[in-house]
Amino acid sequence: MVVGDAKQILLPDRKRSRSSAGRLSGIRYIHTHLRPEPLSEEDLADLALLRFDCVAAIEVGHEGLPEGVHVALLAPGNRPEDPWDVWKPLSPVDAAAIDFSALIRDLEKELARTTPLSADTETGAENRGAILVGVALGGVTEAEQSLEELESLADSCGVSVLDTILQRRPSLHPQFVVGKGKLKDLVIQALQTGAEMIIFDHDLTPNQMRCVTDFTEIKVLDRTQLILDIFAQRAKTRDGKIQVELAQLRYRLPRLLHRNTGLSRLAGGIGGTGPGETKLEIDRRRVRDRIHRLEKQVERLRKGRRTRRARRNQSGLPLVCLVGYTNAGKSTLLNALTQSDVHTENRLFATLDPATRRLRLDESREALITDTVGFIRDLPPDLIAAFLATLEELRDAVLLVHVIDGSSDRCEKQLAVVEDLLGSLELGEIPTLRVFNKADKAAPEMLSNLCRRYHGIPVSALDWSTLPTFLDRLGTLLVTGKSNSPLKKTSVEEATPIQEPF
Ligand SMILES: Nc1nc2c(ncn2[C@@H]2O[C@H](COP(=O)(O)OP(=O)(O)OP(=O)(O)O)[C@@H](O)[C@H]2O)c(=O)[nH]1
Ligand SMILES: [Mg+2]
Repeated sequence: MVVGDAKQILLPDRKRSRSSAGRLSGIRYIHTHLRPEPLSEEDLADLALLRFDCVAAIEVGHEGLPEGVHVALLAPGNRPEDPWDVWKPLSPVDAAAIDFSALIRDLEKELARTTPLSADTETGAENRGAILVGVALGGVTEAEQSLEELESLADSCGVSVLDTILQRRPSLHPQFVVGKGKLKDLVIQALQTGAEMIIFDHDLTPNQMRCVTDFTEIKVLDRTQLILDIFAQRAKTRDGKIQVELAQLRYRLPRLLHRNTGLSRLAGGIGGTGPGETKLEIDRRRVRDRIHRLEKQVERLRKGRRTRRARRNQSGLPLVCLVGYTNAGKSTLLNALTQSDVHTENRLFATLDPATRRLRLDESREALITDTVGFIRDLPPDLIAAFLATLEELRDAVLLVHVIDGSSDRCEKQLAVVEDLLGSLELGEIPTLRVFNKADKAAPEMLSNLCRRYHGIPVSALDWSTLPTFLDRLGTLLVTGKSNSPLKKTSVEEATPIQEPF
């Protein structure tokens, strides 16, 4: 039992352990109303946002005695317009006779039943559901495509998308991203559909993250965190894990916060400082220490890679690197060209760690070919910084093969994103061969237009017959150093010299 005063109630830190769909917070929120009046909009919003077991207001009569009792509980089922059951006022005697424990137990069961995605009952595995939220600041089509990509990202992270919502606004709300009213509706919708989290298709500032997290019990992620989560799930090697952890901590540090544990919001004040702040300082110091240690490890890793690269360069074989947007088919192409079995998957960021293979160009010539991590729009800068050790590999390339998903309707945008990123990594000067992959899936006319416009060649990594043309072109380029892109400087001398040119 926690007792508040006229201004606020401070609650102990609430763990998220009960936040799976169907579970309520375990807290019944009871307060007095000095005048005869029903539950306010604020009371009902708190019921939903803080997942209270129930909210009750007891009217106080002239003599200071309890009079009408107003009770509301969350309603099971998806009723976005009317998410709560507000009871008719009860007398204190009637209210006291109700077995609330049994009632709330039944309600939780009902909530769990009507939110079927909360858990996969057959496998027992947790099935995390999310609502995706985008804001169209400019063109709607662009925002829609971006949301589609966010959906693939969520899917790659093992999250089921329960709904996607696009809001038009002139700018992001400085505290609540979509505005307070819309955020409230979203949280209620999440609660009713069993969504465990809300994922924004934008990067939230530390301030937005704090405001939104204080506002609701539901987990909130932004696009960068989602990408970082995917990387964290995918990282298998020690190098990969170190780099991802570093990127995650760098992103998290300014966003570390302590939940505002008070119900101070009700009184508009600020609660729960003091011990919380001290703990926050300790947390921050720990994170900074860890970042420092990881940075040293990354530096060592970078040196190690340099040595290995130097040794590889001594092999005298020219290095070709496959680059491109995530899911374009780089690993599939590497496998087809070298009869390897690098992991490929119809998911974003299937590859994190570069894999290098020997590639036979013809009877007498060989090259080394490296598959790299995929790119994406707005690749988090912390991630680029952390993966520089891996990306440095690209500097040794004599030729980059830019693999583009020629069947995607976002193909040209993806192409531009990759080439911009290569430019910012100072790799734009390396001769580049553009290949439009997935020719088998693409509309032939569109594909030939693309190839003409961007001086590329069509291939299908799944169809061997399309590859000899590509290999021929590759072989010629390795000799002449002329890329097919007139947009770039194309002399081999500018790239890392081949030790033993053939
Ligand atoms: N239809 C078709 N599918 C392809 C082709 N090439 C690759 N794919 C499919 O596209 C998906 C992604 O392929 P990957 O090779 O994993 O793509 P990637 O570029 O390595 O992706 P990341 O490692 O995530 O950056 C897989 O499901 C492949 O089977 C192709 O030529 N045609
Ligand atoms: Mg790959």
